[in-house]
Amino acid sequence: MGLLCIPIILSRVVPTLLLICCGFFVSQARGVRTPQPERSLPFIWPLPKQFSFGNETLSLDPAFSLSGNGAASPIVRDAFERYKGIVFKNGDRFSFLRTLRPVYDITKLSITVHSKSDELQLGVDESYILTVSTANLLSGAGLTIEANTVFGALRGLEEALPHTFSQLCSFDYTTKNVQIHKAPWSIRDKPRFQYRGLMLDTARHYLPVIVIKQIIESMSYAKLNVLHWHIIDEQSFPFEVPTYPNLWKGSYSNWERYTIEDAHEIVNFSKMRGINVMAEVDVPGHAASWGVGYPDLWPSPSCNQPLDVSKKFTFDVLSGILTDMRKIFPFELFHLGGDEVNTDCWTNTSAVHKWLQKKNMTAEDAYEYFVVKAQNIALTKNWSPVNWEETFNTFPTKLHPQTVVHNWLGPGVCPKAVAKGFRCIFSNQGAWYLDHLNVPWEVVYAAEPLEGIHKASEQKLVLGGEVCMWGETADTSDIQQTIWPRAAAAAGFRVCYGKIGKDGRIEKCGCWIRSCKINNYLFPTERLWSPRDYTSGHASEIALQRLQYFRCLLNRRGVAAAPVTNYNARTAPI
Ligand code: CP6
Repeated sequence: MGLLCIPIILSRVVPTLLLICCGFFVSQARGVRTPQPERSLPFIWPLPKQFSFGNETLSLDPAFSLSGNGAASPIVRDAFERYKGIVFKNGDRFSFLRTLRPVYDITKLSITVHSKSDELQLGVDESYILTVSTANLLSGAGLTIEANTVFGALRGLEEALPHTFSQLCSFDYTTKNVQIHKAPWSIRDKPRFQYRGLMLDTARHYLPVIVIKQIIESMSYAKLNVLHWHIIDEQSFPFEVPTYPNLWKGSYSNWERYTIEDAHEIVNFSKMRGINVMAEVDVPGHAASWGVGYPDLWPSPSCNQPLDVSKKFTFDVLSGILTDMRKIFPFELFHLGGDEVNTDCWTNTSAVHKWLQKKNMTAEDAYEYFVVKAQNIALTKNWSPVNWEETFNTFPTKLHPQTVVHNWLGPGVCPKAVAKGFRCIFSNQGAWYLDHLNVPWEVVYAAEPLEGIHKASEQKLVLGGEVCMWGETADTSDIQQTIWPRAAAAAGFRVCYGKIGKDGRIEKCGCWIRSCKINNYLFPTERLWSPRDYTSGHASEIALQRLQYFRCLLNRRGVAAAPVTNYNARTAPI
């Protein structure tokens, strides 16, 4: 007994003494006397909607287990094992420590999930409540997550194990033990937007499935929830379409291809992380590669895009592709592109020109005809169509009311689209096109999807936003460092920050953004991430520290995120 106690006493008392001494010297050295709670935000990215924390440190059992009804879900169990791997450095080689230090404060994580359904669709409830309680007279310390769905539980896990607790949870190399700091914790969290996307382009440079999976994994660290997969474009057709098996002859090579099985694997891997996959088939422009396998799809061999609008075959092929894809992509949204359509090949090719005359159509009418026809194909397959904004800019009244307008040109289209009752996704190229290497993180951070939209009913139609990683100038070698950390500046939630009272409301607020104090409660409206009324350097200065921390977290987990302030190793630091 005596022998057993010595390590416990040593491990508990010595660090405490050390902490007190170090704290004394550090504070003396810096001359810091009064703590500034509003300045010492935990390094969490993104910040949860509400949180409060304390001052105690708890130890975590290397053999800690999952309990509660969440343990019945394979999605939750799988995520639990992943995160446990991260916290304990992917090994159980520390389990022998149990014999050295048999008393741990926290031995299990209890996850309660209220709904049994594991359907992942737009607007799925991702809220969760996370508590770390310290021991009291009645019970020991505990770690719990409560969520309405398994996907909320996933967000809570990301918060609980490696992320929140990476400031709050650290691997202690002296005791070889994981410690949770600043307990007790209470976090209530909920995303501000239901659509938080990242677009990947696998047509300009092929991305191996393993790389796509690494990116999906890293998306879950920033709580992004939609992978927009821009699969095909004019340069290559890497996708297997059993109904039209020659289509993937348009791939760069036999190896630069995705099989049906690959696609299922990507969708399943995403679902396990609470991420939906929205596939894109961009028509009628950006589709020249289709004609490598089926040259009839070109207006003529010398003028090969847009797709030939005059042939029934074109729509048969499109319909075949969508039929095959419907078996793979269960998400309710499907992207039909529709951007950057130059109709010269239609007017300059005699057969198509004759068809236009016969139909009494201008080239612009034919563009509309094509997009509307494509929408109807998607609608009959029970998809809501998403289209790039040119379709709305050119023929707003002809789009199906279920259309989601995808902004990219300037910041101005979402206000117009929602005023007409359409849903909208914000991806302003000046801020959220990640291939623009000269856009600094502060600009990414400052973009606001609800800019210029004032009515609540119209704000609701903005589903959220998406950062776009176009593939012309990035491949496997540098894609992660081009995405991160700037994508994290767009990801994130509305935040309320303050001490949570017994009734669950914010009781006492620290304020680090001056302009957002309402009735003495603090509601800094951090957007998809950033504060809505972000004006002062104060906010970005504090955000910078947390973003740097998040970037290190990505690096620690093996994601090649670039340094925060020189964007990316490809650009010279400024
Ligand atoms: N490919 C496709 C692209 C772009 C678009 N669609 C694009 C255009 C301009 C910039 C970046 C990307 N490469 N299919 C526009 C939606 Cl600056």
